[in-house]
Amino acid sequence: KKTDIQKVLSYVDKHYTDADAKYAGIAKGKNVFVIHLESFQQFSMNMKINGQEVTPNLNQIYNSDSTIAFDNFFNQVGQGKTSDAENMLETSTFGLPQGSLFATQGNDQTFQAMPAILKQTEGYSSAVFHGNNASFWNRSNVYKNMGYQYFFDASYYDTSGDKAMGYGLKDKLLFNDSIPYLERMQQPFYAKYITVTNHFPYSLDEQDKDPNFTTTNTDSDIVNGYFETNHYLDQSIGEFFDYLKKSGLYNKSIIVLYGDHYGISNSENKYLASVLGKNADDWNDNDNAQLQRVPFMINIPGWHGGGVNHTYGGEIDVMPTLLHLLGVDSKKYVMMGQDLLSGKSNQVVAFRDKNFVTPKYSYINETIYDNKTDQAITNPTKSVLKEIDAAKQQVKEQLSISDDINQKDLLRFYTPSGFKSVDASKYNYSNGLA
Ligand code: GP9
Ligand code: MN
Repeated sequence: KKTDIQKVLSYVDKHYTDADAKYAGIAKGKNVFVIHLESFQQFSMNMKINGQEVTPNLNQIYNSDSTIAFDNFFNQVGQGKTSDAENMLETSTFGLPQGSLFATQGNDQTFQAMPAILKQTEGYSSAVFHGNNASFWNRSNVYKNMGYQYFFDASYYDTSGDKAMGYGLKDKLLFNDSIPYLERMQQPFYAKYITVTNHFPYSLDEQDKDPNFTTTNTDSDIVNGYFETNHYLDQSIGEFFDYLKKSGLYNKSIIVLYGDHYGISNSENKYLASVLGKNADDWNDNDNAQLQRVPFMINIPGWHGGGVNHTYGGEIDVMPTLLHLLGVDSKKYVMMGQDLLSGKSNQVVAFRDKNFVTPKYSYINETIYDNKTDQAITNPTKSVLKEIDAAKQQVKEQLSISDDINQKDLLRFYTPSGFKSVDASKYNYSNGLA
Protein backbone atom coordinates (compact mmCIF):
# COMPACT_ATOMS: atom_id res chain seq x y z
CA LYS A 1 0.00 0.00 0.00
CA LYS A 2 2.89 2.32 0.79
CA THR A 3 4.23 1.61 -2.71
CA ASP A 4 0.79 2.41 -4.24
CA ILE A 5 0.76 5.89 -2.78
CA GLN A 6 4.41 6.40 -3.74
CA LYS A 7 3.46 5.75 -7.36
CA VAL A 8 0.66 8.30 -7.07
CA LEU A 9 2.91 10.94 -5.53
CA SER A 10 5.56 10.55 -8.19
CA TYR A 11 2.85 10.91 -10.88
CA VAL A 12 1.59 14.08 -9.20
CA ASP A 13 5.11 15.46 -8.94
CA LYS A 14 5.87 14.80 -12.61
CA HIS A 15 2.67 16.43 -13.84
CA TYR A 16 2.62 19.49 -11.63
CA THR A 17 2.37 22.76 -13.57
CA ASP A 18 3.60 26.04 -12.10
CA ALA A 19 1.26 29.02 -12.07
CA ASP A 20 1.82 31.72 -14.70
CA ALA A 21 2.74 34.93 -12.84
CA LYS A 22 0.10 36.78 -14.86
CA TYR A 23 -2.63 34.80 -13.07
CA ALA A 24 -1.13 33.66 -9.79
CA GLY A 25 -3.15 34.92 -6.84
CA ILE A 26 -5.25 37.42 -8.81
CA ALA A 27 -8.35 36.26 -6.89
CA LYS A 28 -6.71 35.84 -3.50
CA GLY A 29 -9.10 36.28 -0.58
CA LYS A 30 -12.21 36.69 -2.77
CA ASN A 31 -15.44 34.83 -2.13
CA VAL A 32 -15.83 32.00 -4.61
CA PHE A 33 -19.13 31.09 -6.22
CA VAL A 34 -19.12 27.87 -8.21
CA ILE A 35 -22.25 27.72 -10.32
CA HIS A 36 -23.01 24.29 -11.71
CA LEU A 37 -24.95 24.70 -14.96
CA GLU A 38 -26.91 21.47 -15.20
CA SER A 39 -26.57 19.64 -18.55
CA PHE A 40 -25.38 22.84 -20.23
CA GLN A 41 -23.24 22.48 -23.36
CA GLN A 42 -20.84 24.89 -24.97
CA PHE A 43 -22.71 25.14 -28.29
CA SER A 44 -25.44 27.21 -26.67
CA MET A 45 -22.99 30.00 -25.88
CA ASN A 46 -23.44 32.97 -28.21
CA MET A 47 -26.08 31.01 -30.13
CA LYS A 48 -29.00 32.82 -31.73
CA ILE A 49 -32.34 31.29 -32.65
CA ASN A 50 -34.53 33.41 -34.91
CA GLY A 51 -32.15 36.28 -34.25
CA GLN A 52 -32.46 36.00 -30.49
CA GLU A 53 -29.74 34.98 -28.08
CA VAL A 54 -30.52 31.78 -26.18
CA THR A 55 -28.41 32.82 -23.18
CA PRO A 56 -27.86 36.60 -23.20
CA ASN A 57 -26.68 36.75 -19.58
CA LEU A 58 -24.18 33.92 -19.86
CA ASN A 59 -22.98 35.42 -23.15
CA GLN A 60 -22.30 38.73 -21.46
CA ILE A 61 -20.21 36.96 -18.83
CA TYR A 62 -18.49 34.83 -21.49
CA ASN A 63 -17.58 37.82 -23.65
CA SER A 64 -16.45 40.08 -20.79
CA ASP A 65 -12.79 41.06 -20.43
CA SER A 66 -13.22 40.35 -16.72
CA THR A 67 -13.83 36.70 -17.54
CA ILE A 68 -11.38 33.94 -18.37
CA ALA A 69 -13.48 31.69 -20.60
CA PHE A 70 -12.49 28.42 -22.25
CA ASP A 71 -13.90 27.18 -25.55
CA ASN A 72 -12.08 23.83 -25.69
CA PHE A 73 -13.12 22.56 -22.30
CA PHE A 74 -14.68 19.08 -22.13
CA ASN A 75 -16.80 17.22 -19.64
CA GLN A 76 -15.19 14.00 -18.48
CA VAL A 77 -17.98 12.34 -16.55
CA GLY A 78 -18.84 8.66 -16.48
CA GLN A 79 -21.93 6.94 -15.14
CA GLY A 80 -21.89 9.16 -12.04
CA LYS A 81 -22.94 12.15 -14.20
CA THR A 82 -23.44 15.19 -11.93
CA SER A 83 -21.67 13.47 -9.04
CA ASP A 84 -18.64 12.70 -11.22
CA ALA A 85 -18.46 16.33 -12.28
CA GLU A 86 -18.60 17.46 -8.67
CA ASN A 87 -15.96 14.95 -7.69
CA MET A 88 -13.62 16.18 -10.43
CA LEU A 89 -14.10 19.83 -9.52
CA GLU A 90 -13.64 19.30 -5.78
CA THR A 91 -10.78 16.76 -5.87
CA SER A 92 -9.21 16.71 -9.35
CA THR A 93 -9.72 12.95 -9.54
CA PHE A 94 -12.01 11.12 -11.94
CA GLY A 95 -15.23 9.34 -11.11
CA LEU A 96 -15.10 5.56 -11.20
CA PRO A 97 -15.00 3.40 -14.36
CA GLN A 98 -18.46 2.12 -13.37
CA GLY A 99 -21.12 3.63 -11.13
CA SER A 100 -20.82 6.73 -8.98
CA LEU A 101 -18.02 7.25 -6.47
CA PHE A 102 -20.36 9.44 -4.41
CA ALA A 103 -22.99 6.72 -4.19
CA THR A 104 -20.79 3.67 -3.70
CA GLN A 105 -17.83 4.93 -1.63
CA GLY A 106 -18.86 8.35 -0.40
CA ASN A 107 -19.70 7.28 3.14
CA ASP A 108 -16.14 6.85 4.28
CA GLN A 109 -13.85 7.96 1.46
CA THR A 110 -10.84 10.10 2.38
CA PHE A 111 -11.03 13.38 0.48
CA GLN A 112 -8.60 16.29 0.34
CA ALA A 113 -11.14 18.53 -1.31
CA MET A 114 -11.61 22.21 -2.12
CA PRO A 115 -13.69 23.22 0.93
CA ALA A 116 -11.22 21.69 3.41
CA ILE A 117 -8.17 23.05 1.60
CA LEU A 118 -9.59 26.57 1.33
CA LYS A 119 -10.67 26.49 4.99
CA GLN A 120 -7.25 25.41 6.18
CA THR A 121 -5.11 27.60 3.93
CA GLU A 122 -7.15 30.79 3.57
CA GLY A 123 -9.86 30.59 6.23
CA TYR A 124 -12.83 30.08 3.90
CA SER A 125 -16.25 28.98 5.10
CA SER A 126 -18.17 26.73 2.69
CA ALA A 127 -21.68 25.77 1.62
CA VAL A 128 -23.63 24.00 -1.09
CA PHE A 129 -27.02 25.29 -2.22
CA HIS A 130 -29.16 22.76 -4.04
CA GLY A 131 -32.90 22.33 -4.50
CA ASN A 132 -32.99 18.53 -4.33
CA ASN A 133 -32.97 16.25 -1.25
CA ALA A 134 -29.66 15.87 0.58
CA SER A 135 -29.59 12.13 0.01
CA PHE A 136 -29.55 12.32 -3.79
CA TRP A 137 -26.16 11.05 -5.03
CA ASN A 138 -25.39 10.49 -1.33
CA ARG A 139 -24.39 14.14 -1.18
CA SER A 140 -24.88 14.74 2.54
CA ASN A 141 -22.32 12.05 3.45
CA VAL A 142 -19.87 13.03 0.72
CA TYR A 143 -20.00 16.74 1.52
CA LYS A 144 -19.19 16.08 5.17
CA ASN A 145 -16.17 14.04 4.13
CA MET A 146 -15.12 16.87 1.83
CA GLY A 147 -15.34 19.34 4.69
CA TYR A 148 -18.37 21.33 3.57
CA GLN A 149 -19.66 23.24 6.58
CA TYR A 150 -23.20 23.77 5.32
CA PHE A 151 -25.51 22.04 2.90
CA PHE A 152 -28.71 23.93 2.15
CA ASP A 153 -30.71 21.25 0.40
CA ALA A 154 -34.44 21.12 -0.47
CA SER A 155 -35.46 21.08 3.20
CA TYR A 156 -34.34 24.71 3.54
CA TYR A 157 -36.73 26.04 0.90
CA ASP A 158 -40.43 26.02 0.18
CA THR A 159 -40.70 23.46 -2.61
CA SER A 160 -44.48 23.11 -2.50
CA GLY A 161 -46.84 23.18 -5.48
CA ASP A 162 -45.30 24.45 -8.69
CA LYS A 163 -42.15 25.78 -6.99
CA ALA A 164 -40.33 22.56 -7.81
CA MET A 165 -40.26 20.15 -10.72
CA GLY A 166 -38.17 17.19 -11.84
CA TYR A 167 -35.09 17.31 -9.66
CA GLY A 168 -36.20 19.99 -7.24
CA LEU A 169 -36.63 23.69 -6.61
CA LYS A 170 -36.64 25.75 -9.80
CA ASP A 171 -33.40 27.63 -10.43
CA LYS A 172 -34.78 31.18 -10.11
CA LEU A 173 -36.19 30.25 -6.71
CA LEU A 174 -33.01 28.48 -5.63
CA PHE A 175 -30.95 31.61 -6.23
CA ASN A 176 -33.51 33.91 -4.67
CA ASP A 177 -34.44 31.79 -1.66
CA SER A 178 -30.81 31.04 -0.78
CA ILE A 179 -30.03 34.70 -0.12
CA PRO A 180 -30.98 34.76 3.60
CA TYR A 181 -28.58 31.87 4.24
CA LEU A 182 -25.86 33.22 1.99
CA GLU A 183 -25.95 36.60 3.70
CA ARG A 184 -25.24 35.05 7.06
CA MET A 185 -22.12 33.25 5.92
CA GLN A 186 -18.72 34.29 7.12
CA GLN A 187 -16.58 35.77 4.35
CA PRO A 188 -14.58 34.75 2.49
CA PHE A 189 -16.74 31.81 1.48
CA TYR A 190 -16.70 29.02 -1.08
CA ALA A 191 -20.30 28.58 -2.19
CA LYS A 192 -21.51 26.05 -4.71
CA TYR A 193 -24.89 26.35 -6.43
CA ILE A 194 -26.18 23.25 -8.23
CA THR A 195 -28.98 24.12 -10.64
CA VAL A 196 -31.56 21.56 -11.81
CA THR A 197 -34.12 23.07 -14.15
CA ASN A 198 -32.05 22.52 -17.30
CA HIS A 199 -32.22 18.75 -16.83
CA PHE A 200 -33.64 16.11 -19.15
CA PRO A 201 -36.46 16.02 -20.33
CA TYR A 202 -36.22 19.85 -20.61
CA SER A 203 -39.81 20.75 -19.92
CA LEU A 204 -40.92 24.00 -18.33
CA ASP A 205 -44.18 25.06 -16.74
CA GLU A 206 -46.01 27.53 -18.98
CA GLN A 207 -45.50 30.40 -16.50
CA ASP A 208 -41.72 29.90 -16.59
CA LYS A 209 -41.48 30.34 -20.34
CA ASP A 210 -40.34 33.71 -21.68
CA PRO A 211 -43.06 34.93 -24.07
CA ASN A 212 -40.35 36.85 -25.94
CA PHE A 213 -38.27 33.77 -26.67
CA THR A 214 -39.11 31.33 -29.44
CA THR A 215 -37.18 28.11 -29.59
CA THR A 216 -36.19 25.88 -32.52
CA ASN A 217 -38.67 23.97 -34.57
CA THR A 218 -36.85 20.66 -35.02
CA ASP A 219 -38.52 17.23 -35.02
CA SER A 220 -37.16 16.62 -31.54
CA ASP A 221 -39.08 17.89 -28.51
CA ILE A 222 -35.92 17.28 -26.50
CA VAL A 223 -33.85 19.66 -28.63
CA ASN A 224 -36.58 22.29 -28.80
CA GLY A 225 -37.18 22.07 -25.05
CA TYR A 226 -33.46 22.21 -24.32
CA PHE A 227 -33.08 25.76 -25.61
CA GLU A 228 -36.11 26.84 -23.59
CA THR A 229 -34.69 25.49 -20.34
CA ASN A 230 -31.26 26.91 -21.33
CA HIS A 231 -32.98 30.27 -21.58
CA TYR A 232 -34.67 29.86 -18.18
CA LEU A 233 -31.37 28.86 -16.56
CA ASP A 234 -29.76 31.90 -18.17
CA GLN A 235 -32.43 34.20 -16.76
CA SER A 236 -31.87 32.77 -13.29
CA ILE A 237 -28.15 33.56 -13.62
CA GLY A 238 -29.00 37.09 -14.76
CA GLU A 239 -31.21 37.62 -11.72
CA PHE A 240 -28.51 36.29 -9.38
CA PHE A 241 -25.87 38.57 -10.90
CA ASP A 242 -28.25 41.52 -10.42
CA TYR A 243 -28.51 40.59 -6.75
CA LEU A 244 -24.73 40.20 -6.41
CA LYS A 245 -24.19 43.65 -7.89
CA LYS A 246 -26.90 45.33 -5.83
CA SER A 247 -25.71 43.76 -2.57
CA GLY A 248 -22.06 44.64 -3.17
CA LEU A 249 -21.00 40.99 -2.98
CA TYR A 250 -20.01 41.08 -6.65
CA ASN A 251 -16.83 43.08 -6.19
CA LYS A 252 -15.69 40.87 -3.33
CA SER A 253 -16.17 37.64 -5.27
CA ILE A 254 -15.23 35.57 -8.27
CA ILE A 255 -17.84 33.49 -10.04
CA VAL A 256 -16.91 30.18 -11.65
CA LEU A 257 -19.48 28.71 -14.04
CA TYR A 258 -19.30 25.30 -15.66
CA GLY A 259 -21.49 22.77 -17.46
CA ASP A 260 -21.40 19.29 -15.93
CA HIS A 261 -22.12 17.06 -18.96
CA TYR A 262 -24.06 16.83 -22.20
CA GLY A 263 -27.74 17.59 -22.26
CA ILE A 264 -28.45 16.22 -25.73
CA SER A 265 -27.52 12.55 -26.08
CA ASN A 266 -25.67 11.11 -29.05
CA SER A 267 -28.86 9.56 -30.39
CA GLU A 268 -30.55 12.98 -30.39
CA ASN A 269 -27.58 14.82 -31.91
CA LYS A 270 -28.82 14.33 -35.48
CA TYR A 271 -31.69 16.72 -34.71
CA LEU A 272 -29.18 19.19 -33.36
CA ALA A 273 -27.02 19.06 -36.48
CA SER A 274 -29.19 21.41 -38.52
CA VAL A 275 -29.37 23.91 -35.66
CA LEU A 276 -25.55 23.90 -35.56
CA GLY A 277 -25.33 24.31 -39.33
CA LYS A 278 -24.03 20.78 -39.82
CA ASN A 279 -25.03 17.88 -41.98
CA ALA A 280 -26.77 15.07 -40.11
CA ASP A 281 -26.01 12.56 -42.88
CA ASP A 282 -22.26 12.32 -42.38
CA TRP A 283 -22.40 12.58 -38.59
CA ASN A 284 -19.67 10.47 -36.97
CA ASP A 285 -18.32 9.48 -33.55
CA ASN A 286 -15.98 12.44 -33.59
CA ASP A 287 -18.90 14.85 -34.01
CA ASN A 288 -20.37 13.40 -30.83
CA ALA A 289 -17.01 13.69 -29.07
CA GLN A 290 -16.56 17.33 -30.13
CA LEU A 291 -19.99 18.08 -28.67
CA GLN A 292 -18.75 17.06 -25.21
CA ARG A 293 -17.53 20.64 -24.80
CA VAL A 294 -19.09 22.44 -21.85
CA PRO A 295 -18.54 25.98 -20.58
CA PHE A 296 -15.87 26.78 -18.05
CA MET A 297 -15.53 30.43 -17.17
CA ILE A 298 -14.14 32.42 -14.30
CA ASN A 299 -15.58 35.88 -13.86
CA ILE A 300 -13.27 38.14 -11.84
CA PRO A 301 -15.02 41.48 -11.23
CA GLY A 302 -12.65 44.45 -11.26
CA TRP A 303 -9.93 42.61 -13.20
CA HIS A 304 -9.55 43.12 -16.93
CA GLY A 305 -7.12 40.58 -18.36
CA GLY A 306 -9.70 38.10 -19.59
CA GLY A 307 -10.78 36.73 -22.94
CA VAL A 308 -11.53 33.42 -24.57
CA ASN A 309 -8.70 30.94 -23.96
CA HIS A 310 -8.36 28.09 -26.48
CA THR A 311 -6.36 25.69 -24.31
CA TYR A 312 -7.71 22.12 -24.36
CA GLY A 313 -8.70 20.80 -20.95
CA GLY A 314 -11.47 19.32 -18.89
CA GLU A 315 -13.17 19.12 -15.53
CA ILE A 316 -10.20 17.37 -13.97
CA ASP A 317 -8.20 20.60 -14.49
CA VAL A 318 -10.48 23.04 -12.68
CA MET A 319 -9.10 22.56 -9.17
CA PRO A 320 -5.41 23.20 -9.98
CA THR A 321 -6.44 26.19 -12.12
CA LEU A 322 -8.61 27.67 -9.41
CA LEU A 323 -6.17 27.10 -6.55
CA HIS A 324 -3.51 29.09 -8.39
CA LEU A 325 -5.91 31.96 -9.09
CA LEU A 326 -6.70 31.99 -5.36
CA GLY A 327 -3.02 32.12 -4.50
CA VAL A 328 -2.90 28.70 -2.89
CA ASP A 329 0.32 26.72 -3.26
CA SER A 330 -1.07 23.51 -4.71
CA LYS A 331 2.03 21.39 -5.17
CA LYS A 332 1.44 19.07 -2.24
CA TYR A 333 -2.14 18.14 -3.14
CA VAL A 334 -2.92 14.98 -5.05
CA MET A 335 -4.47 16.18 -8.32
CA MET A 336 -4.80 14.42 -11.66
CA GLY A 337 -5.38 17.67 -13.55
CA GLN A 338 -3.19 20.60 -14.54
CA ASP A 339 -3.48 24.39 -14.33
CA LEU A 340 -5.00 25.38 -17.70
CA LEU A 341 -3.57 28.88 -17.35
CA SER A 342 -0.02 27.69 -16.74
CA GLY A 343 0.72 27.46 -20.46
CA LYS A 344 2.29 24.09 -19.71
CA SER A 345 -0.66 21.71 -19.49
CA ASN A 346 -0.46 18.72 -21.82
CA GLN A 347 -3.82 19.32 -23.56
CA VAL A 348 -4.68 15.64 -23.87
CA VAL A 349 -8.27 15.43 -22.66
CA ALA A 350 -9.21 11.97 -21.41
CA PHE A 351 -12.76 10.73 -21.43
CA ARG A 352 -13.80 8.23 -18.81
CA ASP A 353 -13.91 5.44 -21.44
CA LYS A 354 -10.26 6.07 -22.47
CA ASN A 355 -11.19 7.86 -25.68
CA PHE A 356 -9.51 11.24 -25.88
CA VAL A 357 -9.28 14.56 -27.66
CA THR A 358 -6.20 16.68 -28.38
CA PRO A 359 -5.97 19.99 -30.25
CA LYS A 360 -5.00 18.15 -33.45
CA TYR A 361 -6.52 14.68 -33.23
CA SER A 362 -9.22 12.73 -31.53
CA TYR A 363 -9.10 9.07 -30.72
CA ILE A 364 -12.62 7.71 -30.51
CA ASN A 365 -13.54 4.02 -30.43
CA GLU A 366 -10.19 2.97 -31.91
CA THR A 367 -10.39 5.46 -34.78
CA ILE A 368 -8.11 8.47 -35.20
CA TYR A 369 -9.79 11.65 -36.44
CA ASP A 370 -8.17 14.75 -37.85
CA ASN A 371 -9.82 17.69 -36.10
CA LYS A 372 -9.19 20.01 -39.06
CA THR A 373 -11.24 17.95 -41.46
CA ASP A 374 -13.31 16.00 -38.91
CA GLN A 375 -12.56 12.89 -41.01
CA ALA A 376 -11.15 9.55 -39.91
CA ILE A 377 -7.47 9.05 -40.69
CA THR A 378 -7.48 5.60 -42.25
CA ASN A 379 -3.77 5.46 -43.13
CA PRO A 380 -2.00 7.32 -40.35
CA THR A 381 1.66 8.24 -40.92
CA LYS A 382 4.31 7.01 -38.51
CA SER A 383 4.50 10.41 -36.84
CA VAL A 384 0.73 10.59 -36.28
CA LEU A 385 0.78 7.09 -34.84
CA LYS A 386 3.62 8.07 -32.54
CA GLU A 387 1.70 11.07 -31.26
CA ILE A 388 -1.45 9.03 -30.74
CA ASP A 389 0.41 6.27 -28.93
CA ALA A 390 2.03 8.76 -26.57
CA ALA A 391 -1.35 10.33 -25.82
CA LYS A 392 -2.92 6.90 -25.35
CA GLN A 393 -0.29 6.11 -22.74
CA GLN A 394 -0.90 9.39 -20.93
CA VAL A 395 -4.63 8.77 -20.81
CA LYS A 396 -4.21 5.23 -19.57
CA GLU A 397 -1.83 6.34 -16.84
CA GLN A 398 -3.95 9.30 -15.71
CA LEU A 399 -7.09 7.18 -15.42
CA SER A 400 -5.41 4.24 -13.73
CA ILE A 401 -3.64 6.40 -11.15
CA SER A 402 -6.95 8.11 -10.43
CA ASP A 403 -8.74 4.76 -10.09
CA ASP A 404 -6.02 3.50 -7.77
CA ILE A 405 -6.48 6.52 -5.52
CA ASN A 406 -10.23 6.23 -5.40
CA GLN A 407 -10.81 2.47 -5.44
CA LYS A 408 -8.18 1.82 -2.78
CA ASP A 409 -8.89 5.00 -0.82
CA LEU A 410 -5.18 5.80 -0.98
CA LEU A 411 -5.38 9.27 0.50
CA ARG A 412 -5.69 7.48 3.85
CA PHE A 413 -1.96 6.94 3.55
CA TYR A 414 -0.93 10.45 2.60
CA THR A 415 -1.58 13.70 4.42
CA PRO A 416 -0.12 16.82 2.77
CA SER A 417 2.10 18.75 5.16
CA GLY A 418 0.02 21.10 7.29
CA PHE A 419 -3.26 19.50 6.18
CA LYS A 420 -5.61 18.27 8.89
CA SER A 421 -7.79 15.29 7.98
CA VAL A 422 -11.47 16.13 7.76
CA ASP A 423 -13.62 15.11 10.72
CA ALA A 424 -17.04 14.49 9.15
CA SER A 425 -18.72 14.15 12.54
CA LYS A 426 -18.23 17.90 13.06
CA TYR A 427 -20.89 18.67 10.50
CA ASN A 428 -24.63 18.55 10.92
CA TYR A 429 -26.60 19.80 7.94
CA SER A 430 -29.97 19.86 9.64
CA ASN A 431 -29.45 23.03 11.68
CA GLY A 432 -28.23 25.45 9.02
CA LEU A 433 -26.44 28.50 10.36
CA ALA A 434 -27.92 28.13 13.84
C1 GP9 B 1 -29.97 16.11 -8.97
C2 GP9 B 1 -28.99 16.51 -9.99
C3 GP9 B 1 -29.03 15.67 -11.24
O1 GP9 B 1 -29.80 16.47 -7.66
O2 GP9 B 1 -27.80 16.98 -9.55
O3 GP9 B 1 -28.02 14.75 -11.40
P1 GP9 B 1 -27.76 14.03 -12.80
O4 GP9 B 1 -29.02 13.27 -13.17
O5 GP9 B 1 -27.47 15.08 -13.83
O6 GP9 B 1 -26.59 13.16 -12.56
MN1 MN C 1 -26.07 16.56 -14.18
